Amino acid sequence: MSARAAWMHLDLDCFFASVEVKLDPSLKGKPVLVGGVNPQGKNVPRGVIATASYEARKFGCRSGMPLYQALRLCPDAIVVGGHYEEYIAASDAVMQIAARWAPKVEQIGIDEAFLDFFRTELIYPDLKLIAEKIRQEIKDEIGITASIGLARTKVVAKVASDYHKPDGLTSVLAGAEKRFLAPLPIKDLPGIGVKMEEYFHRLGVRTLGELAAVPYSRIAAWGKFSMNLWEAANGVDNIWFVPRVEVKSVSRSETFYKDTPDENFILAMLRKLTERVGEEMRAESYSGRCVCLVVRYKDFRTVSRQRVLPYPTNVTKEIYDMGEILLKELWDGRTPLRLVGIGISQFGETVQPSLFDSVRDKRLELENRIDRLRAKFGKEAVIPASLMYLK
Ligand code: DCP
Ligand code: CA
Repeated sequence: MSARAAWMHLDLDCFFASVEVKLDPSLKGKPVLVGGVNPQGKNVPRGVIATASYEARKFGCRSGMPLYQALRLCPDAIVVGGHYEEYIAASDAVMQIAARWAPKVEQIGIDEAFLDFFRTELIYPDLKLIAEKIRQEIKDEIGITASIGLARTKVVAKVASDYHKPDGLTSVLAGAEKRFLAPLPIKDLPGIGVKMEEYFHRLGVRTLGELAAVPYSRIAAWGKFSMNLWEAANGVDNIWFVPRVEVKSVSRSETFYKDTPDENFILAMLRKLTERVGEEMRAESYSGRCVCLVVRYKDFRTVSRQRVLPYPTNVTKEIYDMGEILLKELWDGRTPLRLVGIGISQFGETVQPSLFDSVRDKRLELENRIDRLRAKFGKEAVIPASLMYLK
């Protein structure tokens, strides 16, 4: 995790509605509902609205609401929509502006993206200034507004972009994550839906501060997902928060029951996780080139390292061997760890490096057989000897 706040989350304001206002400036400042309109421009009374302008939101209109209901709340609203080509063009143009500035842009939806400014201290000493420039360029060139959150972790950046919406910039200084999150209702955390919110309310947890204060031992009993949310509420960079648009990587990680410096245990855990990664890769006929290893320390510091293989693979042993090398580069072998994770990305065609053909073929054949045995008799059917350290 970098020391300074280097993640931006950019989210366009009432996106479809903003584009509609741009197309028809007479709509500016008026309550506008998008949707319930088919591409021919005809009203479809039973449709739901895609979004509402902020003027219409004052009346309670929201994305996903049936049109008739929104019109009951705001009878003067103007219903427009259906200009999908324009929405996509505006979205592409925004992402291009983002890419002018950010070394890496991860688009996660039609109108939102994470901008990664890791290791840009020298070129951009003040990222708030850069965020303002990006917002200004979007305004000048596309004519719509964007909100940006700037923070040390992706989760906090996403929460921050929502904080001063519309047309806002919220910067959370490194170290102030927990303080920023604490007063917010738990539903502000991405990933908490209505059901989850009710679940936490029943447990007496209403704010992110209250969630963060639950003892770790208690949260562990509420399941893996709660643990992820708890970590996010504690301002921890959470590898759970990965883009959901498309499967471009396969990864597995596990938090240990107790922090441990035991190398045999950690390698065995890595082996177990890699087996799962390999199994999924083979089941989907994926092959990948880039192996990434993540470790988390006792103090939640999380570091990762990745390396590209000479050819794409889905052989567990090849992924594991690289994982072990990366672990030994990353970790001093003494400091207790609380989590290890491994992933593979950069998918491509499996190619056979001719020299190793026969060995590789045999290996792959063996692993495929194990996959079939496990599918038939359960995960425990075939266990490598090294996994005994997990007992
Ligand atoms: N959208 C949709 N149906 C939904 C939600 C969203 O068609 N149920 C579309 C219309 C939105 C766009 O996706 O304009 C982006 O969704 P957001 O959730 O980011 O909402 P907005 O950009 O409209 O509003 P905000 O200003 O709150 O970001
Ligand atoms: Ca938006």
